[in-house]
Amino acid sequence: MNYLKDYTVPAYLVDRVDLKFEIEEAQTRVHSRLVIKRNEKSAAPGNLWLDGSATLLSLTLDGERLAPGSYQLNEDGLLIPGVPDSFILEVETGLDPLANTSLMGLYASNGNLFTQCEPEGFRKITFYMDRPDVMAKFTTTIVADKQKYPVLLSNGNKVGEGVLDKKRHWVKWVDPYRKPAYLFALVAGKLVAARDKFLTQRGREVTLEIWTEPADQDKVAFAMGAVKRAMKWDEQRFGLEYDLDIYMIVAVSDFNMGAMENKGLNIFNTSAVLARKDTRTDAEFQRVEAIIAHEYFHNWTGNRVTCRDWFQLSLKEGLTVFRDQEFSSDLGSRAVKRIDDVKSLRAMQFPEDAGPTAHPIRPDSYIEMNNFYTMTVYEKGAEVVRMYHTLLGEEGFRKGMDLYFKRHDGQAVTCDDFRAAMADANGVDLEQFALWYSQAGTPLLQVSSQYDAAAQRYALTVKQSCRAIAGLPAPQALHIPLALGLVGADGRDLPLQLEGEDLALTGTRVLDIKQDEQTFVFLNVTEEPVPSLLRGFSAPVKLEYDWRDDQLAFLMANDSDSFCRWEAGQTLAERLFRQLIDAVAAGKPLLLPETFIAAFRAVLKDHAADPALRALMLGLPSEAEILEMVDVADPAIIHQVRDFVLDQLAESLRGEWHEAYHLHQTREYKPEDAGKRDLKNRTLQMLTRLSVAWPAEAARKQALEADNMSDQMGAMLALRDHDGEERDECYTAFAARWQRDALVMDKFFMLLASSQLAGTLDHVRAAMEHPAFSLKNPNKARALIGTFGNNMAHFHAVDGSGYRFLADQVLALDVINPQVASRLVRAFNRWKKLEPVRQGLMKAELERMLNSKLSKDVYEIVYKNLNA
Ligand code: B3K
Ligand code: ZN
Repeated sequence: MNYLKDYTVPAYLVDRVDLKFEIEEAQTRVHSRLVIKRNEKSAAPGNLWLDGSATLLSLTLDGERLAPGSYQLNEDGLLIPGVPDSFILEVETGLDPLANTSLMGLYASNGNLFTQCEPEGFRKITFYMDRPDVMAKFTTTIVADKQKYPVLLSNGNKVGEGVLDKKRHWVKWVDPYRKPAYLFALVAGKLVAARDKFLTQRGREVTLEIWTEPADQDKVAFAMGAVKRAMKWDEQRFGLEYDLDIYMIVAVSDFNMGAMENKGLNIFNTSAVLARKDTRTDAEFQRVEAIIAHEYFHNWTGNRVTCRDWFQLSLKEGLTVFRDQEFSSDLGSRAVKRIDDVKSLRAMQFPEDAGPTAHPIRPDSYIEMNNFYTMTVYEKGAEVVRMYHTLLGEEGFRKGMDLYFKRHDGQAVTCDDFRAAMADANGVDLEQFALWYSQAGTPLLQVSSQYDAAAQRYALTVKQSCRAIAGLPAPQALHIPLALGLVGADGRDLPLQLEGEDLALTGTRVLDIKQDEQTFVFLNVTEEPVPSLLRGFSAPVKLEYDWRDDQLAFLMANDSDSFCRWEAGQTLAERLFRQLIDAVAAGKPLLLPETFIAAFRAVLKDHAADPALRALMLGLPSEAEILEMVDVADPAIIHQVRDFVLDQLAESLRGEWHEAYHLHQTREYKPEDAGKRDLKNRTLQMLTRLSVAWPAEAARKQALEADNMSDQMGAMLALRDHDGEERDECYTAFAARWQRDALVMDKFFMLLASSQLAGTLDHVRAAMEHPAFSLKNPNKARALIGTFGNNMAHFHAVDGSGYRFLADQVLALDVINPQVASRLVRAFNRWKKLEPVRQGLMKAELERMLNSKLSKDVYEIVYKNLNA
């Protein structure tokens, strides 16, 4: 176990790293020459520790070969005792990239070679001080066969290339910026580039290259545009400019996550780069743009200023997610982006914070760092950064960012350094705010109000609380920005004047919540308002207030804050789900109240509003979100009531759905019609629930004839749970048409694994034999097995078959790729919330896994599940 409290500065520092990769048929030899000197800040004696697990071929210190007895080698690295204050160390290692299925370190994908070093992959390549606070200047020379590896890339600028003999050639790269080893990258193979240019605001011309396998060359135009948009935006909004002559992106189909921000050479999962209208959906276009921006933004928030240690991961990730969210909001619809982000926070981060793997955004211990690239570190981390922005305003936040770069460019720092820059630049006290970094669990805000009509006083009382978590200090009151408005009967925001203030301001105000309980009194409130609370989701908390149903319907229609309009609908839906779940338990008939139908009708009829927002308003909380709403969950009941509500809404509003479907047909494909397509496809999915034939026929036609993937997928989803020949025909046609497109086949596997129809597990098993499927490919494993783990009806089958299947796959995959296995096993995380029968079945599978030979990655998650 690694602990934050055990951090010590490195005993030695590396000034320069000169790497030479000799890529051969059977193995790759890596020669590394390190210029090392003692760290004056360290009191440690003259022992040098190098992390490493590659095969050590030779080791020399200042030109003298070290005999095996003069150092100690174990499975994690090597210790050289009694080294001088400054010296040159040369290390030679041998690697077998073709046998590396973990996709960390140097590995092969479709015959090409790639690296992934964050967080601790560099040690699989060579022996090194593989920790982010050791920052060095790297040069990389790559020697390889010309035919097999015509393209040889690494970080920085290319400074030389040549041929050695008839067969082999070499390329040399120099990265002028100091960097930690986790940002090292190398690519070798048969790849082709799309090229473009960007002129920075100070006039530097940057070459842009996106490298892919030849067959994918026609799917990078959108990504190239996104790179340029991101570069421009970072200059305009944050004054940050690119700092090398070339910026490269390489797409690879075997990759553990979305992408990696290696200095000057970003490596991307194909799923996060390739985008052409016939193969990717509108949502995927948005995701590609956001990930491109995210990795690009890391050049400053992550690379120029990096993390002191891995506990500080949120320093770069929370901040960079915040930056990519802002980028997407500035370029697209801020309201839609905010709602999408809150929805995924609730569906994925809230459960994490409520479950056995809960951790603060700055964890204080880990067994395997790869397990901490979580929704909490990333998305809750971004919410924490957003709270600085909310508290300090755009200008104050920018001042804080400027000071952060001024102080820390070229350094490896902590979350406290970031907080100090924000506080110092604005002359504010952010001491209490520090608790957001050490406390886990989703805080709860309970708000109540009192209106005194005679005195025209409106008092809001806010109580905060947070669950206690074993192993963490007892929760304390956090500093929470609560944005709110008071809405009058005419739907407009009332003036807000707090007791003790002379002036009233109209619109949204941010209250600083700092105590366990606080009361805020508003003066001159001429009518009893409806409070609109947590506007824009100003803090990552749960909020309770006792609105009447009609008040929620009123907010849905009138709130000036679009997030709160959507949220009012979600709150109504949450109430409804709680009531229906109770009704099932009590054996009572299920009824859908007229107010709920009316609220949906109003959205369907509101043709003036943005279709993308309306599509969101028409969405119900997901099954995963509903599971979090109840104390003891029965997945079958959750599934049943959600299906009931959807069926009833489809039936009661059939005319309105039908009308919306026809009004949102798009003749010719235009990217900006994404919202319309979304709304149309959601309505089609509702219509196929009806017991009439035409919607399935319409879906069949759309699935077979659409010229874009959003419409094709929209129709396939509409048919997914429709047991009829239209479905069979479209599925067969889809698989035949796209068999050679790996990313589209991922969708096919997702469709199979998310089906609600009987026999889904059998279909998933059969799909594992499909020629396009491979458990070794992370995208495929996630599409089929990962999706199945989210299938409320089938994963939670009461005979335990779903649990057994998933555990079997985790065990099989753990041998191949522990990181991906460790993601999939989290499907078990909410087992304690389930009714006793399923709880017992899940526990048995967790115990079976714990009794097997597990990687550190899977062990950490399974152990916490059984012991937290
Ligand atoms: N920094 C990488 C993530 C590395 C994950 C290692 N398991 C991608 C990103 O956040 O941009
Ligand atoms: Zn990132």
